[in-house]
Amino acid sequence: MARRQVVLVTGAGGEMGHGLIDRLADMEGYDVLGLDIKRLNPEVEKRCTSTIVGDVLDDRLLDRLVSEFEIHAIFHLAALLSTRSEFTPETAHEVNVRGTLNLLKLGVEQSRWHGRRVKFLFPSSIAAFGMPNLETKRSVGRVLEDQFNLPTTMYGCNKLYCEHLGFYYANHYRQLAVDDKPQGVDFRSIRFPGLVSAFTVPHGGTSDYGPEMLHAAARGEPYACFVRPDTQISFMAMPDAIDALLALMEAPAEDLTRHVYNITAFAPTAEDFARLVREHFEKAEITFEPDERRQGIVDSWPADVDDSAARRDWGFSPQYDLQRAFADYLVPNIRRRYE
Ligand code: AKB
Repeated sequence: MARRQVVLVTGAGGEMGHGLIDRLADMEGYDVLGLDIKRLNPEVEKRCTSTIVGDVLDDRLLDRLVSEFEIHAIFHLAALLSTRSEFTPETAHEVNVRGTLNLLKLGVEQSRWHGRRVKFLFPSSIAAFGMPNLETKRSVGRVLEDQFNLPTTMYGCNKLYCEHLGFYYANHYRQLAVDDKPQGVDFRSIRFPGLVSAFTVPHGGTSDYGPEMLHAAARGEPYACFVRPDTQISFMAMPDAIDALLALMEAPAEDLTRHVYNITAFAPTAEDFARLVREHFEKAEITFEPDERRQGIVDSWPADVDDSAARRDWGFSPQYDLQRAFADYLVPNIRRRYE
């Protein structure tokens, strides 16, 4: 029986899943298998060749995938984000770590089946960093991938550890086995900053104050921002995030000098963000009511990251700076959406 050749996208119903599936579906040679714990919305569903409602923790479901599909690339997007993970840290560990381990195992099995390394694209996060205090965050500026790797959230710990697992499954899986040739996955990961989409509002993250502020203004609702005005982290418009994932997927393996890459597009303070929202939506009512605990999480993330390795190795170059992201992508699409 011939199995169908697909690209597997887990967390297909999430913010990034929407954008990625839309793009993959338009690319030649990519049949998308969308997997999510909930039924996909019809818009996303119709862009997939096949969809499955199921849990990345369900071993039987993963066995079923092996019997029905030949998987050539995996975008493992399913995860519980940083704020949500702090409410149920052990569940977060289960989903974020065991879920990733299951998919890596699936990737290795598939690589052995078809004798070619399955590409495994893993969205990591600026949450993998942990700045020791605000003075350090303010004084060091842009941080490199290997600096300040002491995250303070369960989500950040999970992401950092999964980056390491990816490296292991790519290079050292069952390194003592004598029976067959090692055939790991081709693991590639991006540490994403906060993402802002015109089409979806994030849930359960801590960088959510940016997109929440903007979408609330477009809906004509007041917004109380949960961090201080001077809070700074890097952000990126969703189309640039999707472009980056696809560019890293397509990069020749010999050009890659790392398995995990920082990327960034702009690093506004919460006040800069609010100012731009007010420029575009005159009636926006934005106040600042910091929540000490969530503030602590954002303060532990770097003000900005150094993405020179991504620029050098696979040509990362975002098309949207902050002004352009608002003027050309976010505001026109958001206005249409809420009109
Ligand atoms: C979150 O806020 O948890 C995410 C992230 C920065 O990875 N958006």
